[in-house]
Amino acid sequence: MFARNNKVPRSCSRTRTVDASSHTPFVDPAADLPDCISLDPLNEDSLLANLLSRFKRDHIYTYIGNILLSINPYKPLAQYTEQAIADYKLRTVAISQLPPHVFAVADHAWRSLRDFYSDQVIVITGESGSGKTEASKLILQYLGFATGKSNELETVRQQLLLCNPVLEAFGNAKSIHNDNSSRFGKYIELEFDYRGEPVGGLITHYLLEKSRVTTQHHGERNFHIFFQLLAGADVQLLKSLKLQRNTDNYLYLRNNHSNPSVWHQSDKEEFLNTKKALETVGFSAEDIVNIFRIVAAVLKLGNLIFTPVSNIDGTEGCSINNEYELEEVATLLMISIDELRSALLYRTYSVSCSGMDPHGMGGVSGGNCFSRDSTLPSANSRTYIGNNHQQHQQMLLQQQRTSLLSTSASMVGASMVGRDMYQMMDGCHGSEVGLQVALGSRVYQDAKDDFVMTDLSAAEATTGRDALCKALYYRLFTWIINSINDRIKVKQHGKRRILSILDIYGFENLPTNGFEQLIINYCNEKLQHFVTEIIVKEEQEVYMQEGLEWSPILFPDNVAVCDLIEKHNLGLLAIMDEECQRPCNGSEDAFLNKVGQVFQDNTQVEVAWGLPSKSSDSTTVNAFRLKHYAGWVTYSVNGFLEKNSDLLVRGLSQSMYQCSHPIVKELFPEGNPRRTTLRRPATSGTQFKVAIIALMRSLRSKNPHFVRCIKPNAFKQPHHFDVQTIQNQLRYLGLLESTQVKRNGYAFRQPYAWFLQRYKMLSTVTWPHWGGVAIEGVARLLRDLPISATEYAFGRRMLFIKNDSTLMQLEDFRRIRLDDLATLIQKTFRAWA
Ligand code: AD9
Ligand code: MG
Repeated sequence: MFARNNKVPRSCSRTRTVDASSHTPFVDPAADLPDCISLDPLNEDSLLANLLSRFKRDHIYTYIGNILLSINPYKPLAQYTEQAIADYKLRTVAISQLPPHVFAVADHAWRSLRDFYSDQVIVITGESGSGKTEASKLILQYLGFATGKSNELETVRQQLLLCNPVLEAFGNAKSIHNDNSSRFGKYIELEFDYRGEPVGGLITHYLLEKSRVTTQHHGERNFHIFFQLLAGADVQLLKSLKLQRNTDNYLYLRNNHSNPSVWHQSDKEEFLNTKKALETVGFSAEDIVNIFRIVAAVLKLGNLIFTPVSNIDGTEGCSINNEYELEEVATLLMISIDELRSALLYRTYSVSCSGMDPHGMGGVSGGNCFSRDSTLPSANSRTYIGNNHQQHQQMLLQQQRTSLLSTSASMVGASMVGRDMYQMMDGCHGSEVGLQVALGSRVYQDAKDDFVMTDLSAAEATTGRDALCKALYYRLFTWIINSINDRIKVKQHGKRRILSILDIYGFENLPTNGFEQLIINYCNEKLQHFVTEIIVKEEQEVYMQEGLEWSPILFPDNVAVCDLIEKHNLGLLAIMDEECQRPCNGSEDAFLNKVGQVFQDNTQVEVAWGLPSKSSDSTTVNAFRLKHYAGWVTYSVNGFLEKNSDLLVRGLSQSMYQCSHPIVKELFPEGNPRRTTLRRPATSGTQFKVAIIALMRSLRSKNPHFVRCIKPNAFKQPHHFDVQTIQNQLRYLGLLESTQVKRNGYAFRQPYAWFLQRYKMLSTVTWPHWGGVAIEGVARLLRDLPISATEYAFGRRMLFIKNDSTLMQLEDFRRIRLDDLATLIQKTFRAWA
């Protein structure tokens, strides 16, 4: 950004064609330019050659104008010291002599905020494992060290710096692509006062990949915190959490394909860091134990084994094999074991069809109380009917001691009318209820505050258990972030400006991709669109509108894929929602059929039925393929609708609400039986889309800085510059086009009046006041400054400046001049006195 070398030495301008098939093509070692816009000739080969040449020297950062390219070195580098921070902050040498660095981007953003008093955003993009999170941490580190050190702000600074270890412990995990992969999107907004001092912040997170709590891909791990806790907690803490150290004791951690022992040592250390970070961010000792109790409860719930039970009447139910685990979970969550057991083994359905589903999944559609319950009672499950909570409890006891079961089961078989069933059941007021139950056809009608209860099969109970664990973990994660936000929010009054850092999960193409990958890749499409719009499209439009000489540069546009996913009514997300709203949650085949119909003429989507599954040769999956900006990705639709619906049966929410555990109760407000005005929650896909649209709005409202991260190889290896891997990224990121635009374009532009007002003190002609037309004043002013005429251009309404370094130079001149003026005024006052 700052380190420009516009004069290309003859020897450096020669480049050789890079052999894309080779891992280490021959490259002229002299071709090591800190800014690619100086390459001559400029083409894909010279771009690649320059990056390779720099990479070999551990120069992982390279500019493309004011964009920073960063290639993951996959090894620790000695360029992040406090001294390095001081170099960029204090600038004892000219900034143009400092090498490209992520600290320079942080510094530039921060100075722009302070000097121009405008909001800034640093957008970090790149595929999974390319180094985004590391870059975001370095930026935070820079801002933490480089900004002032007043005591009053020390706590805020420490809190802002230490949010990251907490977020990573709970939101990151080992994936195929990255041993520390972010499984959520993170948007940190740091607030600064007029002096450029940090005064607080806000973290927004985007859809955590909660399915990881219960299942992980081949070779991946669950979230770090589970391993950290087992490895790092002392014996006493483990005992109080009813945990054992060995990860093999926990089903959710027993992904046979990963090797937990490799991680054991760092997990142990990381646990101490996480705990320390939690304390520094402001969590009390009690909060921290309560958080760990939930983490432990998730692990232990995951161990519950449900065994099928055939009832005398031929219906299917289940029981819990390892009641001791249940008992310990109940202790951890502070709930009665009976309450928890019944929530896990039985499903309670509301029969209040007045637009609500208080006992179901949190909402209804089209008058069907149970439309969002993917595990409706099967026709062969036992059914109990009652009205109100006490009766529910009463019946639970009843179940345990009587053979009522067989009676009700035979009623189910005969599709008996509800009134008759009620009258046969102890303590129920069947006469008051106009209830019809035709279980065979699963139709439930009109009653008030009443419920139907059924046994769950072992498979259904397992699904419920997993759903509960995912909900517990996800809501805990959200709770932690909300609590951090409460602690870091700005407490002072006054005008403030924001510097945001966006670090989102990178583009993924796994052997098997599902709903989560669609969401992650959709987000990356939107970001890619944002970046190319700003860097390439809008930039060129402005030059043309302003009448500057410009030959248009074509660039790859991905708006069609964004549309395809998010389009109102007819996008993939809308089709998914439509299917989720159908009775019994629709079907994935119907979803895929509709995708095939809607996009039959679209060359960027393909539907595939019966593809061989990656996990086993004998099974098949139904899938669709999407042509993303980064290539084709095949998504198996298996589990799409359930993940999109993302509903937890009300019985489980209610039981969680009954917990005395101070955090858990808070996490499940919908479980409050007195809460009647429940609305159907938006689906995960729709919530994500709304959040991403808001994010894009926020990005657009700020002055952007870009860090584009590149992954050098797919093996997480240092010293390995895989030409094909990098070439592919250069292409789909449109980096050659970006370089062409930056090479011919301008880093900065402002209307003439703005420019004159800001820098008028730099010339005696314009200071203290310029009486003529602004454009003429600017021309006079620039003539008086030691700035080359090739560094700026005059547009219709605006002045364009070629390089950021020139702008920084202007700012430095201005600061020196203002200091001189202040000294002069002081002297004058003193002389008067
Ligand atoms: V993902 O989309 O969250 O899956 P990221 O965030 O792009 O991905 P991350 O920053 O986590 O990737 O980097 C992956 C790993 O590469 C890190 O854990 C480090 O081991 C390594 N890395 C990345 N950047 C650097 C660096 N500047 N110096 C040294 C680095 N190692
Ligand atoms: Mg990351």
